[in-house]
Amino acid sequence: MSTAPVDLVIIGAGFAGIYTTLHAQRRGLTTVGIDAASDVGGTWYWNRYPGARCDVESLDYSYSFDDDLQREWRWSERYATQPEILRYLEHVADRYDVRQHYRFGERMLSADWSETTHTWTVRTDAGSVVESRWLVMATGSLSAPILPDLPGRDTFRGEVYQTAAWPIEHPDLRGKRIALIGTGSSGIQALPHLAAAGSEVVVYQRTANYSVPAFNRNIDDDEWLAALADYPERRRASWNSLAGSPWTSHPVPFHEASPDEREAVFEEFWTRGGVLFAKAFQGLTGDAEINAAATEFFERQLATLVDDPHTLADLTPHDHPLGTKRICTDSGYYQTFNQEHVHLVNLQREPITAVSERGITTSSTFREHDVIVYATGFDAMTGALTEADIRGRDGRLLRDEWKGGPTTLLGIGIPGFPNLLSLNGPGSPSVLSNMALCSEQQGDFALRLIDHCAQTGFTSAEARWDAALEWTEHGRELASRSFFGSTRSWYTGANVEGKARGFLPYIGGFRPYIERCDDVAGAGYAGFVLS
Ligand code: N01
Repeated sequence: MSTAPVDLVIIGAGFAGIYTTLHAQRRGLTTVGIDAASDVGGTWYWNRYPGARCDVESLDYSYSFDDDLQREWRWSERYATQPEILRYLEHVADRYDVRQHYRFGERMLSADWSETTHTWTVRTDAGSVVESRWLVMATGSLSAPILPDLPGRDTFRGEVYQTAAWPIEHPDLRGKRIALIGTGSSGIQALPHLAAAGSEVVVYQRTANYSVPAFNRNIDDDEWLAALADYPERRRASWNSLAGSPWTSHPVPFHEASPDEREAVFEEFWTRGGVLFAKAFQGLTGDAEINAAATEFFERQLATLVDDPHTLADLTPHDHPLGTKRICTDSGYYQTFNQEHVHLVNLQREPITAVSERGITTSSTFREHDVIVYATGFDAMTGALTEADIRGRDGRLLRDEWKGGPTTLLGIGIPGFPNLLSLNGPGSPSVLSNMALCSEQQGDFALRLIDHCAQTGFTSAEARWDAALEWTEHGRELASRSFFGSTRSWYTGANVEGKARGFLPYIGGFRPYIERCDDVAGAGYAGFVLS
């Protein structure tokens, strides 16, 4: 154990961890970073599956804090691939000499709060023990992958891959009979690439999802120069927006627009690509009539992409209003089903009954596979925080405290867990906003709180129960006003067996959230007990 406590332990070396580490250094704070991966990258380290891309445009999905960095990193495509985003984060780590503060290849096992010393003792699976004044959990919102509990899952003798833990050395899938389980964003992005390699691909779909083509393109020099000139305005708009990107809904409300105008707006937002389609009209995810119109437009587009009527019917979503699960952003997903060697199995009609040595059996038949790819999602928002043994005041375990759902103040402070600051945690806009900008905002809030305590002579800050309950209830109430709150999705915890239901991210918007954080800070961290 080190003799003197460090100022901060930062768990995670993704967007939020890198940002917080480098800004802590600039303030002269001592930090120890810990990440289970062998290098920086977070999400973009682990999710190396073929076809992985971000569904936020690269001009927006990048740090804004340093204009020189922004100008020198030349994005090549409108939606960056995983390798390009990982290279970007490696570049940032090099540029600001961040790696020296990290211990890579170590996973945090436990963290214990001492009421006597007002410090956390953090232990890792490599035997490290670090004592720290503050524990910053920059562990990501989608970083605890889950595998389905299928009978016989581990008896399969072929190759098994998980999109969220894809091997660094890409496996050679050429000529192989591939099973893909899961049709969320990861499976949808991977499919065209799996189909290009495999001799046969069977997609096991439990629920059809809405996916909108990315309309990705290279950024040519003219576009890049124009983007550089426009960057200050683009960032200003993003910081003032509801979702951390510069795009806004059509200015004329749906109910005041003519049928022709509605059609033109849907057309325009469709060609903007991906998740932006759900922004076409304000209220699209909370007003049944707008949602029905968007769904009707979507279904017309889908019908032009898929040849076989049975496959088209199975690919048409029915279980949730459009946009209330994150819309997938694809490059040729639906068209892949027009290839003869690609087959769709609708698990609603034909559920999987067993996985065995050579393949998968459903209620109808057995199919032989050489490879199974699981794209089955994450224990989102809370999983990375509850998988370690984090013990706060009176030895209380976070995992137990959150059995009935997380209670946080602003997603950052957790009652009973002093000096633990969770970045992009449940109750923050995080996944409903641009994670790059949200990570900057979260890191700044955490470091300013730490500064404030140092300047005022306090050694601990803890979210008050009443303030955290009020914040959590406020988030729940906002979610209940839209269809988001009632949809079965990872936003609501419904994708994990036995997980408490509740809307996990903050849906009140990025700018309003920032204003709330600023108000709390401006009032001397109202809602936190400083001692
Ligand atoms: O995970 P998911 P994901 N048998 O939870 C299915 C971000 N992301 O990794 O819907 C069969 O969305 C499950 O079925 P169902 C993005 O925010 C972004 O794809 O529960 N199937 C579902 O189809 C995204 O929303 C990008 O019925 C089973 C799938 O597995 C989030 O990450 C790219 C099953 C899981 O889908 C998560 O996406 C990738 C079972 N037992 C990810 N269990 C981009 O930026 C689960 N499934 C573009």
